[in-house]
Amino acid sequence: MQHLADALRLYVLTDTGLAAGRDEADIVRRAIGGGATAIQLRWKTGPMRRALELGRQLRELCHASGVPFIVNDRVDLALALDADGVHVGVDDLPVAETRKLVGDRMLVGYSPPTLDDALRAAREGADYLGVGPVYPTTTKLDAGTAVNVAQVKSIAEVVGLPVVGIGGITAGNAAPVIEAGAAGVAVISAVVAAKDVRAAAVELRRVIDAALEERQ
Ligand code: TZP
Ligand code: MG
Repeated sequence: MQHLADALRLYVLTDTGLAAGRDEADIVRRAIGGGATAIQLRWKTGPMRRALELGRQLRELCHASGVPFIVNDRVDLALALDADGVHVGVDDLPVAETRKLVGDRMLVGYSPPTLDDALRAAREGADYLGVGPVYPTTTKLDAGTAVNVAQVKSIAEVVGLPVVGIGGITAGNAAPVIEAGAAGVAVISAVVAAKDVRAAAVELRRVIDAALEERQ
């Protein structure tokens, strides 16, 4: 895998509802084709056997393109799929226990609600942080109120781990997230619900890459 910060430039998460009946593996294939640099299987409801089936397809697609394949919430599913990473939040196993289970063979991502929590996650062995919702979003109903790019800035400055901003991010508002110090952005609807998934990823990458270039 490439350098972690580069792999986090455009992190696309799956969502069965927003796929609206379209094949999720096909959406991921198009997203990668357009420049997604990391993929997360986000499986909130439905049988775990189906998650395993989809996860196997996504893992193959990711591996064929050298893109890390990360599983949301479930350490057991990440292990069963031999994923490249697992992403946990406050309602999942804590970072320390997650790290204990996956050892050093997997990336561990964490979504800290506060700066203190971000610092704790770093001490417990997290590899990267997802900070948000940066902007209002209706995709995750329990995401809480928007934290703004200021939260991205303070966590990125203080913690010393790569940070991705998440929540309500589109090609139109991604640049300030990068300017605040994020290594990249994580999106669901901007790519998964796009009519042209590939074009949506291309446009996001164009904005992200330009903002990263500008920051140097
Ligand atoms: N965590 C915080 S906001 C969010 C998650 C998973 C939803 C992001 O979805 P969208 O559609 O990009 O706002
Ligand atoms: Mg979670």
